Amino acid sequence: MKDEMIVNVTASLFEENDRQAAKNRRAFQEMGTVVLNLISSPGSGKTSLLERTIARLKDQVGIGVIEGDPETARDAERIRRQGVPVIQLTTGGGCHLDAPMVDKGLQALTRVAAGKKLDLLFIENVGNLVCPASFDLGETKRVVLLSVPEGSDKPAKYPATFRSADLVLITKTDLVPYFDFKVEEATEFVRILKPDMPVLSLAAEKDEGMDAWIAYLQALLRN
Ligand SMILES: Nc1nc2c(ncn2[C@@H]2O[C@H](COP(=O)(O)OP(=O)(O)OP(=O)(O)O)[C@@H](O)[C@H]2O)c(=O)[nH]1
Ligand SMILES: [Mg+2]
Repeated sequence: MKDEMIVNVTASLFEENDRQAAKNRRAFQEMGTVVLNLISSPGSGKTSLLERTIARLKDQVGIGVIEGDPETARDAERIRRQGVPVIQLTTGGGCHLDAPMVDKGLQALTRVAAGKKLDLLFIENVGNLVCPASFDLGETKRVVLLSVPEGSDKPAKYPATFRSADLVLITKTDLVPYFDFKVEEATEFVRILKPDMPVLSLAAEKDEGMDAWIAYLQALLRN
């Protein structure tokens, strides 16, 4: 087949996404907002971490959340109960958020926030350890969570996602006694991919290891 008869739709899809991601990034900078894109398998503890993080920071920092799920507004309801502006994006089965979706979410969130300054915006991506990694949303930092029940070999099996992270959080560490999960082994798998990757361990629901995560966020807010 001649070259001019082939259209690489995947490449153009990513180009389009990257163009919008650059616009999002500029918008976030103009708003003075630090944005974290949270990526993990379903159920790794993203929303639980956000609930506990918001409870710790909301009196000092303006926080907003964009939730992404295939269906339901359950996560947005959980965040709303914490008393911060939140928007739920439903993808109708889609396995990731992309930059145009976040643009729409940001416009809606700005309306919900009603003039309140957002210093920190969390984007909880659709629970999936493959697809979200390919889509830049314009975030400041990408955080990939790995929960203890998933097994310490996941960074080796899903390298693209873990390599794309700025921070890896090992979650549900209270469950280490009950699973064959070794924090050192998981950290080693991550560092094979990216030797200088910061890795923190915590159990949000037990309020363990939260101080280092909060300190990470506060350092981002100071810069
Ligand atoms: N033992 C333990 N369980 C936790 C912890 N954090 C969250 N969980 C539990 O893990 C389950 C999933 O937590 P969520 O916060 O909903 O996970 P999620 O990543 O937001 O899930 P999706 O949005 O569906 O991808 C819930 O039953 C939580 O109670 C923790 O620190 N320790
Ligand atoms: Mg969730």
